[in-house]
Amino acid sequence: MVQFQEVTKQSALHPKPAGLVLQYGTAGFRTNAKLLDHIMFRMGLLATLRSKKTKATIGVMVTASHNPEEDNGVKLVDPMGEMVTPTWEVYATQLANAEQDDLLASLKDIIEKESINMSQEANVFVGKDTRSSSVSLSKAVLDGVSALAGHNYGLVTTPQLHYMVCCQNTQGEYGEATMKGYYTKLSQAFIQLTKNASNCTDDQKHLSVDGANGIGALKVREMESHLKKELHISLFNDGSTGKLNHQCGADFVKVQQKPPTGMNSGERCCSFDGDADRIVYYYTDSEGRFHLLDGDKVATLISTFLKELLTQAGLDLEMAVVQTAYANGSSTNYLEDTMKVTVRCTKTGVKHLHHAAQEFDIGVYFEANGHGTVLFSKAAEEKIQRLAEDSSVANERKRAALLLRSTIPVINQTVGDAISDMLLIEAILAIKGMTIQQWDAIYSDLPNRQLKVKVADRRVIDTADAERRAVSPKGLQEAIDSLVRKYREARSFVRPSGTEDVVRVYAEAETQESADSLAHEVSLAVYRLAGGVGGEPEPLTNVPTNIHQGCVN
Ligand code: 16G
Ligand code: MG
Repeated sequence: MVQFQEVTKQSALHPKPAGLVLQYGTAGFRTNAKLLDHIMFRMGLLATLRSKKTKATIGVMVTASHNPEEDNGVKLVDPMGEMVTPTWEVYATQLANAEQDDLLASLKDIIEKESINMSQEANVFVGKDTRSSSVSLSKAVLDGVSALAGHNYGLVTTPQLHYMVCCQNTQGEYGEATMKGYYTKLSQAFIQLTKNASNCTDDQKHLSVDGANGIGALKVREMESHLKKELHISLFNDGSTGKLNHQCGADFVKVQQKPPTGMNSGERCCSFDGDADRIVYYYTDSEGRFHLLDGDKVATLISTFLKELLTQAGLDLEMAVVQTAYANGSSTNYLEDTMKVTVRCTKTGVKHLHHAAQEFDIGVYFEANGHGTVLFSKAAEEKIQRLAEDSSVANERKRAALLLRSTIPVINQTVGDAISDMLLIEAILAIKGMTIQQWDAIYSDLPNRQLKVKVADRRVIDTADAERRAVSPKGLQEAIDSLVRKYREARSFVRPSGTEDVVRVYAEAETQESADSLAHEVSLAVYRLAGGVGGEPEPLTNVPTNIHQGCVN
């Protein structure tokens, strides 16, 4: 077939280094940009096949998120704007690792397994972040996509690309598949929602945003005029001078527990990561102490707001908060015991939380690291809409229904979106007349520590119960259980990282000292029982409190 001749010709321009093996991991392929040209070309091919198979538009995003500037990566976006389905992650790995001469055979194997009609038209949306390598790598993707099938969005945040794909495949029902469509939808919804906070002062409308020197900064700038001064943004790390994710961005702030460079963090601040799908808030108090409000605090704020409105509106909708094992124990206790909200725990990785959240009328999901959003079922949206339109409904119920209705379009329901989350949080604080200090005081985080342990093969660790228990190697869970029993309010778990060649250890306890020593003892158990390499983990005497070593969560 002519198509296959073209693949052969083009693939020669994007050769695979022999022997290189890469895995489609938790968030796609991610490694040094120099190793990715053939991967990009092949993901262009695969996205075209996925588009033919689903008869829908598929997205390809070129980004390595919070990783250093030298890295890059790629992930595929399915028709409703969600992460690509797991069977196709397997195909992605298969196609990426086929040696040059086996590429066609590997492609044909996928076509056959999925019974793909090759004469079906394809449509692929391609987006990229601000990394310098993203220019040539996104071209390599487009080479893989047939010239007719592709639509190159150029610079976009990851969630913007997810949004475009969903708009396109719902024939505009979700919104208009353009940048203007995105800004208009979100900012009009924000303005509508904050009309209910009419006595909000200019001071309260002010927010400092750290753009991580990345795509989020560019896009916040673009959106500002649409917000009609209803939010006053001071933008830092806007990419004009600094390096992407270097000493700034959500990951830096969360891991280092300090403000990014170049920012006065006295007041309300937030940081995005390098592709703007993560957000964390923070402030420094009058005694100079830094306070981080992570994804757990965001989930609590949003779910409290929604729960109050549901009660006022008298709407019987089941709401749940979805977290991972990394969620601070205090947040889970607060949600379950005080707020009486259903809490679910899933494995780490946005796709797992997203799928769990889809099971409820309203699913609020957040990882502690700041990835997250809210999903409304079709039925829930319709019920809210009907109540908001019902003229027989009395005052308080009506107000709550209207607020719920205006909340929905502020949210990017395809995936966690720093810009959309920021607007939602700002609207909630304004409506509730709440300061960041009051938000922070809803509950106090339990002191915690994260460590990583190098082992010969991290796959020897197998987990169950949403990664909260280790089922192998033998004896490890028993060892963790007996260590945890030594401390008050303690909890600990271990899991193999999906993005780095390490085992991650998490511990929390009543005091920082206890959390530190529990984390260290559990690290030793991992080292001894799971084939640790290098020297034994050292106790944490020299690490300042609150620094979560090597944590990506
Ligand atoms: C990826 C995931 C993130 C997860 C992290 C865990 C997405 C978009 N990103 O960055 O959700 O928290 O991996 O990394 O799914 P780890 O497996 O190395 O701990
Ligand atoms: Mg990211």
